Amino acid sequence: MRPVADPPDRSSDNPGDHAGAIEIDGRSLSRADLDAAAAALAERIAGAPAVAVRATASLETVVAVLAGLVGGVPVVPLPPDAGPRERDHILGDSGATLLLDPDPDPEHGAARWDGVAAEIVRIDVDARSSARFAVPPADAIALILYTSGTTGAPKGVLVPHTAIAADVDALADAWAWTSEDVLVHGLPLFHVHGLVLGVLGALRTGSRLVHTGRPTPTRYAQAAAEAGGTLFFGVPTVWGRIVEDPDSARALAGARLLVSGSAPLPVPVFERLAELTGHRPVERYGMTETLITVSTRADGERVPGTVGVPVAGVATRLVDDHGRPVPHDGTSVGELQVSGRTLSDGYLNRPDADSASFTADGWFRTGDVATITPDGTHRIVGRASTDLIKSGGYRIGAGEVEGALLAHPGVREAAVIGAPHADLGQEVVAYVVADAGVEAAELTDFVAGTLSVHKRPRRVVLMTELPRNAMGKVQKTLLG
Ligand code: MLC
Ligand code: AMP
Repeated sequence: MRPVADPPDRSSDNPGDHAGAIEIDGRSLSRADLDAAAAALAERIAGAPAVAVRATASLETVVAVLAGLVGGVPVVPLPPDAGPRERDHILGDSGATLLLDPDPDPEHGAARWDGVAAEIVRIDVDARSSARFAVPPADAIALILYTSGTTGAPKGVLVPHTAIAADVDALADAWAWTSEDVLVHGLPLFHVHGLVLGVLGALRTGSRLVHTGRPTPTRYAQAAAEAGGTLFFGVPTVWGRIVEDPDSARALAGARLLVSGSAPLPVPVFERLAELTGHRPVERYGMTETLITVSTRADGERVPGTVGVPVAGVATRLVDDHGRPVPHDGTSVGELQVSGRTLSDGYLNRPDADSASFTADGWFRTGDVATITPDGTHRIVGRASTDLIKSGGYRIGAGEVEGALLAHPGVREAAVIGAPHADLGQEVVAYVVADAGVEAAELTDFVAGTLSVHKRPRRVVLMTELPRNAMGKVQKTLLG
């Protein structure tokens, strides 16, 4: 197997060439310098069981992730604003002994790592080494990606080198993605969308990457005009904001392909985007546990509200509540299950979650509810559990936020839901019974400070009691 991050034809690599170069928020590295910086860091981390990376949207993060890949050390991306509760869980559970930080200097960084057992290592994008490393075995773990379930702390998903290579190759096929493309996005670098597709996809296809920093309409428009962006990635919130800014949207007319994913793209946003840019967006569907498994194709039909067909190497099926097959007739609804080369190796330290999520014959239960037409077109109609929230494309477990709220000394009870939201798809809303004097804003800040900022409740509703059924279980359907 060609190493995950290698471009299709390394022999044609030319440091003066733009192919494979990376620009993030105005700073850039050629592919040759990126490789040399990663090799230098790989020498430093060689032999570690796993390395955590404080994954800011920066060149440093790209160098650190590449160092782990070439050095054969599993990389654990840490949300850069992870508070102590989330951070300590990820570091402890993953067993990372080194923590690579773009900005560990005492003035800015020291307080951040109070009480952390891992050794802090600075990421130096100016270091260079020509060291070569043995290609890691194909089934070696490349990334451990932490993602929320309905309850408890996030689980570490074990993503092998093979799954990433298979997924990027399948998407390159579906989207006609080549080294001629200039990829543009401004997504975070600690999840599948921004990191696996948005960075490793660019490195493996050899396309140049322009990361915009924050994914604002103006910055996407600028990247189209000034950097010649051809391929644009966004979550639906990003596309929704772009169509609210028609001048920026029109600037994307010269692109080749606009791609949406991570959450459902509202049909009106699809249609407005087509109107303003002349491009019907490509929609694709995936999960941390499976990478991207279903997509519309560059050369195929793009129907609003549908996510296309399985990518190369992936199979899908629908089952009912008893595990029986549901027909692919375009109307029958069932739970979507997937199998194939892009699947992860399961959850770290969680055999219980593995057996709940994988069937005996090796298919992954997505928890998403879908229909499939006879010609294979998928429509995602919802999620089986309301306790997994998608807000701005981020997956947030209601149980994790409830746990964080209950750790506040003034909170007695908490129930968290995802309420429909025009901009974010869903917004996190917390219903809380608290001691007198506890204020809503204080609870938002408390969660933002202990977990990651994007998991904070955007609204906190203080109540005297939560609605419960005769068994004492909170009735979330009565909230909201
Ligand atoms: C606000 N802020 C606070 C705060 N309230 N900070 C501390 N305490 C509080 N109480 C700050 C934040 O730090 C941030 O500062 C700023 O306010 C705004 O943050 P935000 O609320 O997160 O921004 P928002 O505008 O809501 O972001 C929208 C968004 C974002 C679309 C840009 O949601 C996003 O990047 N989503 C992408 C998620 C994603 O990539 N998902 C893919 C998962 S993989 P500062 O300093 O940062 O400005 C997957 C697989 C697949 O799903 O299929 O792809
Ligand atoms: P994550 O693990 O963060 O990647 O989130 C995966 C979940 O995002 C899936 O289980 C779906 O619920 C949702 N998702 C991803 N892409 C799409 C899409 N194109 N349409 C609808 N839902 C999506």
